[in-house]
Parts: sequence; C-alpha cells; structure tokens
Amino acid sequence: MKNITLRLRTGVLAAALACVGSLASATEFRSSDIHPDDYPTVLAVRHMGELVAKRTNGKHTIKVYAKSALGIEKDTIEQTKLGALAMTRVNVAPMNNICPETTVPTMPFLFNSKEHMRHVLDGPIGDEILKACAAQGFIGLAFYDSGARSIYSVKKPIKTIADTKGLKVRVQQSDLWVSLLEAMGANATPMPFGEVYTALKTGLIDAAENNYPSYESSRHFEVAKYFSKTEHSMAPEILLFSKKIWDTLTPDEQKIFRESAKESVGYMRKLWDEREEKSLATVKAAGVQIVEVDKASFQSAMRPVYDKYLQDPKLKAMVARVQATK
Ligand code: GTR
Repeated sequence: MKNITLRLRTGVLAAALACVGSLASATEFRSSDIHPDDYPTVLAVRHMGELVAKRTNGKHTIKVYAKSALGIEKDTIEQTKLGALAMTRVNVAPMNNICPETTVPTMPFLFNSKEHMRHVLDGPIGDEILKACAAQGFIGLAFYDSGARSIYSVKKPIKTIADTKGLKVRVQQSDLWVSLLEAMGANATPMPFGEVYTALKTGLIDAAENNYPSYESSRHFEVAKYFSKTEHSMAPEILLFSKKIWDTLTPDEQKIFRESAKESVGYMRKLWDEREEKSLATVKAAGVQIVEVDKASFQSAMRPVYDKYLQDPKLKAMVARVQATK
C-alpha cells in the first residue's frame, strides 16, 4: 500500500515537473504587421500560429502584433535581423535595398496576372528569392499576395502617363520605388504607410499607390477619390523569420514552422480574393471613381528601371525566367 502511494506520488510529481519543464521551454514568438486585425496578412500569420501550436503540442506559439504596434516595416525588419523580434510580415519593397533578389518580383509590369504571379512565387524562383535573404539574416518563409498596386489621387484622375508628370506621389521606402515613380515623371516621396493619410489630407502629397484592401483599410479613399488602374507592380508580401532565433530551433521545429507558413499561403489567398472584392465595393459605395488608364503609356516608360536595377546578370536572368514562365 505504502509502495503504491509512493509510486503514485512520484508519478504526480513527475507529471507536474514535466509540465513545468515544458512551460519553461515554451516560447511565444512575436510577429509584427502594420495592418489591422482583420487584414488577410494578419489572419494568415495567426493561422500559421495555430498550426505551429498544434504541431509542437503547445511548445511554440506565435503572437501577432497588428496595427504597427511594434513599429514601421523598416524598423521591424531591423529588429528581426537583430533577433529582438522573431517574425515580421512586410512588403518586399523595404527589403529591396537589403536583399537584392526581392527586386525581381517588385519589377513594374512583370507579372501578366495574379495566376502568373502565384505560379512563379510557388515555384523554384520564389524559393530562390526566399533563400537569398538568409545571407542578410532572414529566413524567408513565404510570400503572400498583395494584389496589383495602382495610383490614387486627390485632385484629378490619372488617365495616361502625361497626368503623372510633376505629381507628388508617396512611395514605399525603397530606391527602386523612387525610380519607378520617377520613370513616370512623378515626384516620388518616400514615407511610412502610417503617415500617408495625413500627407494626402494636408496636401503634402497629391497621390499615393496601393492595392484595393490597403486603400480601403487605411481609409485613404476618403481623401483620394480617384483610383486609376495603373496596376504597375504586383510586389508581394514576404514573411520573414529572424535567422538568429531560427538557429536555436531544432531541425524538426524548423520544418514545422516552414510547413505551417507554406500552408498559410492558401488560406491567405482565399481571404485575399474575398477582401479585394469587398474593398472595391466599399470604396465604390463611398463615391470613389475607378479610372481606366492607358497602361501601355506607363509600360513603355519602364526601360530605365529595368536597366538600373537589373545590372546584376543573376537578377536579369531571373527576370527573364519569370517572363518565360507560363
Ligand atoms: C501594403 C502592404 C504593406 C506596405 C504598404 C505600403 O499594400 O501590405 O506591407 O507595404 O502597402 O505601401 O507601405
């Protein structure tokens, strides 16, 4: 009897210790996003977190900090590199200067369609770009959709490239983006996303450019009522993990993170397609004018951007491969 009690006690103690042990090594990884809680990128990383928690039996979890709670994209990229932050979901644009391979999917008018973009990023070219960021301290886990970016303006609709001449347009913080808008004859003004609403309202800028969901969720449509369908770039979103922290995970854990991230892509795409439609309906209902543009006039002005940013033969070849991918 005594023996059984003792054995029972030891069993309970062992279970309790195991529990404390697993709690002690359990890690909540922080991930940042500038978008609101209901935005597809935020929901997708949360979904990935659920998969990771399930597959590691609760040992690892992900907490997504939305609405720029951890800072603007440039800063969260820096924190991720340093290992102060585990993950960040950003657009490829602020990575252009850091990881040159990310310029490839940013190139203007590169993809023919959403399907073309998805197909390329799901394949070997997408994987090469993700892997290339490791040299700069980032594990590229996945690409997410970011639709096609178009110019929206406060005072007048943009119909042809002549209309962007001298226009002050906000761009993302990337040299490539400055060149892209300069090639349109615009006056490119780089600034963080969170400052754009006020800049449009106060007249500091005349226009900005983005996809429907960001145009809608940021409420830029309240100030800039002309959305001109230039669709000049399909620069995707990228999910980055800190290499410093990554190297502390076991190979099995790394596999779980990688697979869960990849699985969140399909989930995100479904949400994205729905959100694009919903956002378009919202802005239209608010009186936004959706303007058809002479796209060819923009396309033919992009040569200098291709020449300047594809000097590295490796990148040039990659772009040619994208163009050859059916
Ligand atoms: C959005 C994108 C953000 C950010 C923003 C911007 O479409 O999701 O990551 O790049 O555009 O223009 O700064």
